[in-house]
Amino acid sequence: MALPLIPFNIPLTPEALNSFHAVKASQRRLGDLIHYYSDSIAAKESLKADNPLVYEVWEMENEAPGRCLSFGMTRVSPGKVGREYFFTRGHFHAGEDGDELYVILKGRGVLLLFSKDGHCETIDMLPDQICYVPGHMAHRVVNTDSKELVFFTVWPPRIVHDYATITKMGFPKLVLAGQNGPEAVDNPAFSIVPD
Ligand code: S6P
Ligand code: ZN
Repeated sequence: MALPLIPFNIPLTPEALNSFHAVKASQRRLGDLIHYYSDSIAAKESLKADNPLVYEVWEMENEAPGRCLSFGMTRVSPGKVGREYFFTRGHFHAGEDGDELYVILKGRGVLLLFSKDGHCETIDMLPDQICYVPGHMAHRVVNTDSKELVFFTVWPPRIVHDYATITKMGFPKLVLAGQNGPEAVDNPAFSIVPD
């Protein structure tokens, strides 16, 4: 999509983005994400009862020549599969030079990041904060709250989103509901797979 070079302003809400002409919307349900959850038995059991909406994304991929900003919004539902909180699939930006900014609008969560050498970081996501995602780090958002988590995103256009590496490696950490709240624990299924 090429955004015309005219100024505009719109409210910072999913509804406004959803009705903005250049924005593409997509939805991910539990059935689309079943292989991403660590507890596959709990995932299959949950699916028998329902196929809930896990997250929605609105994206304005500005592919016009010379343009350097794309933007979007993500809304992650509250919920768990077993003890694991709902999350986005997560991806690398191929080329590793496309940084990204997240602006947290509503809710609370955890941003999981890791680089291909296995270095992992977890960052809290709180309302009115920004989170910076370095271009070489895979990123996944986990909603650890009982309400929806909504964040606005800005990134350079023409980035290739690499989901295949996450499918092969997983994330080094899982975010689970513990006795004293959310806890990030090592993912026993994580392995570094060379390119
Ligand atoms: C794009 C940016 C976000 C995610 C969205 C959904 O670079 O990081 O817009 O696309 O949060 O996550 P995922 O992992 O399914 O693309
Ligand atoms: Zn990204």
